Amino acid sequence: GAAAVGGGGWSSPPKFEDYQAVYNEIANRLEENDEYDDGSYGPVLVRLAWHASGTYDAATGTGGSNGATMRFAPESAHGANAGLKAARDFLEPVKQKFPWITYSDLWILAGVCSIQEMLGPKIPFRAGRQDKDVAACTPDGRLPDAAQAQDHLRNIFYRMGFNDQEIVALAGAHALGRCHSNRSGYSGPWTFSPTVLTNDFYKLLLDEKWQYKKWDGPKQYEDKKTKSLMMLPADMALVEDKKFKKWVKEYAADNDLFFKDFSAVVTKLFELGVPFKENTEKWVFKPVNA
Ligand code: ZEM
Repeated sequence: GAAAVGGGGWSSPPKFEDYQAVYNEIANRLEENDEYDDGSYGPVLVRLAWHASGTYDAATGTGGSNGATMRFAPESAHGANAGLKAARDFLEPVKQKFPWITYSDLWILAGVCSIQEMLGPKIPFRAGRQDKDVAACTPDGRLPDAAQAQDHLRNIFYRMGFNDQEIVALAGAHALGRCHSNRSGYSGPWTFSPTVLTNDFYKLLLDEKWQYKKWDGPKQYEDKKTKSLMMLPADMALVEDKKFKKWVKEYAADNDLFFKDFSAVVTKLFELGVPFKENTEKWVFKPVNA
């Protein structure tokens, strides 16, 4: 394996089994650290992988998961990245144990692992991201603003090279995790099972009655029935816009379709701007606790 490294070179280049060992380590740490938040670091690790990738600008080829530039201020200090230190710190012992893996591959592998371990679809992975230095940090403002609606979502995601269907498929990740008032200012989970990936985000968006939450915080929605779930203005835009809503209905009605499209679009997201070597293999890791 890749562990026996001396003199700054590889004894042999890391292989599938080496990355599976890293995957297993992350999966086991997820299982061990079940006191965090709703019982899992999974959602915040998915958010780390997404924010590493979602800075991509197709026109200039800048940003994206190649580089792991969120290790550095100013990018770590961008408002959108508030709270992601928890995810980076969670992965630091993994990096210490497997020093041959780059941070940029590690963060994406952690996103892949978390989605699979939270009972989501298989996410194929290719290795080869290289870490960059602080000069490669992207400017603030490349990630979506939750207070805005469809025009903004299209501006942000078209810039990365996504279409309307892909935008809606990606947003299904909000089945996972929650908003934290000390991070984004928003509060609460989107679904009743925030550590299991399902198409519930779409179902709830369509089936529940959503009203403004009366509070001092930013404008957000709560479900009328239990007042325990939330939607962001940007989430509500997916049912206010006809073209988006068509896909919300499709995914609400068919979890298999959602899983198929989610796997494809997340794979695309996680690879934006990565200059893989020719013939880089696509690996599918074996789940550990899923
Ligand atoms: Zn999110 N997201 N996101 N997202 N996101 C939050 C949390 C999580 C938007 C957004 O403003 C926010 C995608 C797309 C978009 C996850 C995954 C993905 C939070 C709450 C906000 C405000 C942060 C906090 O307070 O901790 C907006 C406007 C989006 C545009 C559509 C995409 C794409 C994602 C992955 C594919 C996840 C998993 C979380 C939960 C994090 C956690 O800590 O629980």
